[in-house]
Amino acid sequence: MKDAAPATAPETFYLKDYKPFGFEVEAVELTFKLAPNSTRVLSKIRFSPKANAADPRFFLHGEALKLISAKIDGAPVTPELIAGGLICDTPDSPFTWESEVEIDPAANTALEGLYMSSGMYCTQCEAEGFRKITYYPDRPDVMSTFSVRIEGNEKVLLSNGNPTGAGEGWAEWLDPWPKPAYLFALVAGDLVNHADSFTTRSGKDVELNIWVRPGDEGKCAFGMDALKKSMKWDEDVYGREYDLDIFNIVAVDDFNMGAMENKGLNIFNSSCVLASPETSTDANFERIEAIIAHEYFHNWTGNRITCRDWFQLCLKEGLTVFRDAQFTADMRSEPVKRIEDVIALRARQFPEDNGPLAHPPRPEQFQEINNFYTATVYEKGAEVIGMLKRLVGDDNYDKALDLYFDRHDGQACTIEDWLKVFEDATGRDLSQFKLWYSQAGTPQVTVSEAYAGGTYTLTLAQSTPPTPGQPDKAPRVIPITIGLLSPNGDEIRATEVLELTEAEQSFTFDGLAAKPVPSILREFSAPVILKRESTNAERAFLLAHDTDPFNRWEAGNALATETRVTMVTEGAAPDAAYLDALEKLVRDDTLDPAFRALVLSPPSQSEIAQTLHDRGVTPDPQKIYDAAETFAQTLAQQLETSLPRLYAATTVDSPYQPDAHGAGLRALNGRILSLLTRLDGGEQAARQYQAADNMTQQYAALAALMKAENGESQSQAFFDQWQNDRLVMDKWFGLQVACAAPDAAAKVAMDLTRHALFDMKNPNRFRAVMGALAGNHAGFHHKSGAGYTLLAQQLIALDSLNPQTTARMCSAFQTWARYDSARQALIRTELERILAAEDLSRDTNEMVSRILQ
Ligand code: 0A1
Ligand code: ZN
Repeated sequence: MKDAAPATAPETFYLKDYKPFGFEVEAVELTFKLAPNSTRVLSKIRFSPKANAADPRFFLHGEALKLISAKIDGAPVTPELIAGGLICDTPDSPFTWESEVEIDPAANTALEGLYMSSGMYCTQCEAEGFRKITYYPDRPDVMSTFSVRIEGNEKVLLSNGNPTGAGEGWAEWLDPWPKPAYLFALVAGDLVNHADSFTTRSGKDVELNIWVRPGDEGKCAFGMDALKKSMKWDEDVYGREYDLDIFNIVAVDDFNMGAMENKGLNIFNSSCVLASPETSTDANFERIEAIIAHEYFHNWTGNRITCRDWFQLCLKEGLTVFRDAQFTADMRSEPVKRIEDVIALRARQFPEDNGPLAHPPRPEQFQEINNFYTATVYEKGAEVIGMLKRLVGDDNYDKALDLYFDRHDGQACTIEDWLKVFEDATGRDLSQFKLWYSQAGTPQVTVSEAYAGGTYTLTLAQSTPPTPGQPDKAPRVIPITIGLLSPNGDEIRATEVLELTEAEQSFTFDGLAAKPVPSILREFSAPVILKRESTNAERAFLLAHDTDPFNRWEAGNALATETRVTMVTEGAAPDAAYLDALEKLVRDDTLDPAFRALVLSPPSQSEIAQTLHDRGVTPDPQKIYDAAETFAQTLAQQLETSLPRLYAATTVDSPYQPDAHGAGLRALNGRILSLLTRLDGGEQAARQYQAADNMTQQYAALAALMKAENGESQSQAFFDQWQNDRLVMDKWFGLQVACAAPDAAAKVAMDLTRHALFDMKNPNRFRAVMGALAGNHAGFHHKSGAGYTLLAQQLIALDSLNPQTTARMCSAFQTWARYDSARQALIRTELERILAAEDLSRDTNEMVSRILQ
């Protein structure tokens, strides 16, 4: 069986082996008779055999199904049950397949297929969950209309498409748009709705609902507003209208991912849709707005145009992430969004791309597709589209997208289809560009410069280190943006795009009065690592003068990194010039507070570890932690006299609004408070905790106090206040571990796994504790190895319940090769312990095997 430990090597699937399904599916009719342990699913499906099919077998996927009966054209048949599904003899002409199966939603802790969460039925079918609901060709290139009848005693019975009838104990739905099975959804529960409506630009009224458990009605308004903004934005910017009479969102507590774009019935992890000022931070609000947009945008990029096979996942995900980033930039601040995205890319995607799990945005093989919902497919996939847009220009991008929607609406497509649209719309040859989809690894671009006789020459050389299965890489086309500044800080050449296509290439700039200071890779125009000799003086100059906000921040980030590195490697004191530059910036009220907060946010300790490793120094997590502490303490002292004024100036007194401006001010205020707490022993933080009427300020105060090991009473008060709110309790669980000192983190996390409110079956709670442990760099990598052991134990225990979340969390170990041999040995032992666990899922088996290779 698929879920059990493979006795033989697990099957590997290859892109090159793609074969279309041998039958058309004309229509699907499903009936669900709901019961927690014995739901019956009846299917009636019209198939017609294709002429000259490459694979004429009638194979239907099916897993963990009890087959009750099967018929073809009304006559009983006995299909052969084989691994992963069934095969059956079929007529040569169109026929009707009927089956009845029984499933057990209440026992489904993997949260794939039909399962139960807090008493409600819900589904998760992407990528391959539909095969746990009924026998079906569960592949994205098989598209059909679905009509669904649900029989159950729950008050609310939902499925995809438009409602076509309902009565006591039943409801019927019809989705007229052909879709693959991974977009199927069903929800049944005693839910309540926050309702609204939207009129499309062609005048169609759409009913909108957010369905939640009773008691959560008050947490829907923000999500609803985000949905309406997304619908309008997709009309205005991409010309895409909604295409059903109703759009439903449902919040569920137990969910492996953030949310799911099922046609007309999006299902959300409750953490990604429920929001209120009292229970959600500014960061939560921003994330919720982005995820609502992301799922909504999938209606066109994913649902109307879907993927031919799962190797093409980045076709829908890269594009949809790109679109949601554009949306957030439009709703909030473009530079701030860009900086946040690059921070996230470096924290999550770069380690993936430069470690044992490296794979291209379009992988060519997998054992378990769920392991490929990665930062590379999503975020690098979006970066690739950003580069494409930059190379062809905004107007051509719009033209190509119009052509994409015109040409491929209703189809299941490939990356080749996507690039062909751009080639046809622009006349440009994209064969070299396509390497971005097939080559893994982050390119390194080395910059050297010369200046003579008024001419400045920039030489760019690219190379990409070997990655698993890809020892050699060809040069790619890389858009490198550049602007030039004069030595007195004026911009003398505005931003332009250089196209690096060779392994090494020179670009010249004439007519310059003096050697310029280049500002390279503005807006982070390509997901590469830029290598260039520079000085702290030059970085400080760019931090002060660059006209590109991203590169201003980048200069500050480089200074912060250099300072940390010299503190760790030479035992140096924090760089005084950098401290001065920071002080100036923080006090500069003409600058956007959100930007100032970002400049004040240190690079992560994990990133410093990577930088040290790249420079041939084995990172010592404790030393990196100590340097971070010393730096923050020194900065606090340097700012001592201005902190109270800055704190007051950034405090937002007006009623809480989750808008970008207020959020920026509060982010800066939170940074100031954490510095202040280092000096006043927590007085101000305690006052803020007491007075806070919103979660952002309450949480910031609690975090500052706990970091200072001075927040026990507030932590208890927080628990008492919020113990019945699951989402807030996730914050409480996570914060204990995130704030723990390096030698205490594993113990704190272990104690929390024994807490009455810890529930491993709830992915949010599990991630709150174990994700925070993996994120506490010095704690997780403490030399005792206690962090590694705890995580491994927990992952082994979770694997038999929820392979998907287990496998995803194994990536905490992916950076192991950076560290010293003692830590490597400890990690290896734990990884081998996981691999040896009885009945290990193929999800986890694949991840651990790849990490160990
Ligand atoms: N397509 C969704 C994410 C998603 C993927 C897989 C899932 O289960 C394995 C669930 C959700 C998105 O991009 O939002
Ligand atoms: Zn998505």
